[in-house]
Amino acid sequence: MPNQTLLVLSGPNLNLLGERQPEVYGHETLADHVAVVEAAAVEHGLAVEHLQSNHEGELVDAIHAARGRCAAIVVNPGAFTHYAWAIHDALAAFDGPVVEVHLSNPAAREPWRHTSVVAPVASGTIAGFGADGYRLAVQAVAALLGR
Ligand code: CA2
Repeated sequence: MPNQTLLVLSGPNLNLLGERQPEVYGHETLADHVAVVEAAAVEHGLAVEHLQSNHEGELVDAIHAARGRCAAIVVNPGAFTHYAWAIHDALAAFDGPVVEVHLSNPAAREPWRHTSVVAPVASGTIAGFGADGYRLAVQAVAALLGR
C-alpha cells in the first residue's frame, strides 16, 4: 500500500503567528494553517503530520524520518529558508514532492530574504498568498502525486 502521509514542517518563530506582525503574516495562527492543510489533504486521501520547531536539527531529523514513510513534504522553513544548508541537504535526500510555502513574498522584502537555499531542492515554491498558500500547496502536492 502506498504511503499516504503528508508531512508539514514549520520553522522558527512560526509558532508566534497571529500574535505579531499581522500586516506581514496575517491574523491566522499556525493551528489555523494546519487545519486548512488537513481539510484540503483529506479530500485527496492524505493524512497530515505537522511539526513546528525552532531548531534546525529537529527539522532535519523529521525530514530523515519521513524518508520512505511520507508521500510528500510541505515546508515553511521560516528564516532557515535563507541559510540552512542542512535542511537543503536533508530535503535533497527525500524522494517525494517538496513544496516550499511562504506566507509573505520574501522576494519583495529585504535583500537577505531574496535567497532561498530550500528552493533548489523543492518541487516548487508558493509565496506571497498568505493563508491561501497552504491550500495551494496541498493542491500542488496532490497534482504531483497524481491524486
Ligand atoms: O513569509 C514566510 O512565511 C516566512 O517564511 C516567514 C519567516 C521569514 O523569516 C521568512 O523570510 C518568510 C518568519 C516567520 C516569523 O513569524 C513571526 C510571526 C509572528 C511574530 C514574529 C514572527
